[in-house]
Amino acid sequence: MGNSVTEPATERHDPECLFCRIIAGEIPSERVHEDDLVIAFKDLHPQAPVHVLVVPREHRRDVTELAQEPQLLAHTATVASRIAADHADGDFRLVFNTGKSAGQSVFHVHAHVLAGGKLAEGEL
Ligand code: IU
Repeated sequence: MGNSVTEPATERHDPECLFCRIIAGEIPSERVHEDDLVIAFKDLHPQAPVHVLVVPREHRRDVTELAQEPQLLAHTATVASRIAADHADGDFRLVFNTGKSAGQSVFHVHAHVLAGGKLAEGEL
């Protein structure tokens, strides 16, 4: 019998999900990176000189779910590092808002890459 708590989610594309629609190209975005596993695009409402979202192509709700796939989580962090090196001086903040009260508003996991200057303490 399966254990629904520990099994990875199998849903890959949610037609109701904004980021699934961005990934499918139904909603435009300014992409700065894409590969087989993730895409990265500029945040519509930037909170730092460089503010990019790194998003796994397959629909996963949040970082807790993503952590069930360590290679995909590691790849997300690697892409974030490259973006900070390519678009800023390599220093960056990586944020996964997780859950409503922590500020998550889009329930398709995304890593905020914030870079390009002295970042305020506690931002995002
Ligand atoms: P959050 O951690 O779930 O709150 O982050 C969602 C981000 O998605 C937030 O920074 C928005 O500005 C951003 N965003 C976007 O880039 N494009 C959109 O169409 C929408 C939200 I809606």
